[in-house]
Amino acid sequence: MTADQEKKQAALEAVKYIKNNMVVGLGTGSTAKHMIEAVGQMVAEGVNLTCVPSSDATEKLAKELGIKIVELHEVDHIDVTIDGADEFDGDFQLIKGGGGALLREKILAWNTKFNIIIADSSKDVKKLGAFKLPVEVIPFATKQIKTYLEAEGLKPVQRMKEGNEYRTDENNNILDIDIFEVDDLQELEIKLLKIPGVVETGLFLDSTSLIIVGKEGGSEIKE
Ligand code: ABF
Repeated sequence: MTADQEKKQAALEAVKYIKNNMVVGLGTGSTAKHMIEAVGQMVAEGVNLTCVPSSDATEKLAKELGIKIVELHEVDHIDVTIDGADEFDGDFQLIKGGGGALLREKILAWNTKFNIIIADSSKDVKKLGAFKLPVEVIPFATKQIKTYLEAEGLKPVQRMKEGNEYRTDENNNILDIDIFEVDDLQELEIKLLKIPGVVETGLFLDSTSLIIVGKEGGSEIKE
């Protein structure tokens, strides 16, 4: 199976957890895109769903598919959120944010009763860090934070887009850092969030309920 076929397989398995009248969080990325298309099909077949998007791109796609979208503040909670990841390990620790949506994704996850991660098999790793960890920072502080992280040996690289500094949906910058040599990710998360100007990190350490991995012969469901 190709990676995209694995992504689609995982997405189709995940939407089985969505029931009529649920509030559903919609993730971002190419794996989530398959899920959103499946949700659009469910809505077209009459399933009543209210969805909260994790990015402007996801909101645009959902609206094109006729999915009812609301703002997070319009709901009391989210029943199920389905989202992708850049990496996950055996302890359900994730790196997310390769698509730049980590802040809203993490806000959705925090407000969700049941978080499902969907992924192709390449995302399953023994130790997080081959994929650089995104850290969202306020532009006012980006340079100083980058200097500090360099001194800490985390090799920060400011994310760029088409030759300009990348900006998230919240108009912040992203510094991608190398955490492969870091063992205590809880400690790293606390250390990063204490830095003035750091908004959020792409470490999702304790929010995931289920991981569905697309695989030849059938999806693997990790609980
Ligand atoms: C999103 O899914 C991001 O957090 C993560 O970067 C992305 C993975 O992208 P893809 O599904 O395209 O591999 O939720």
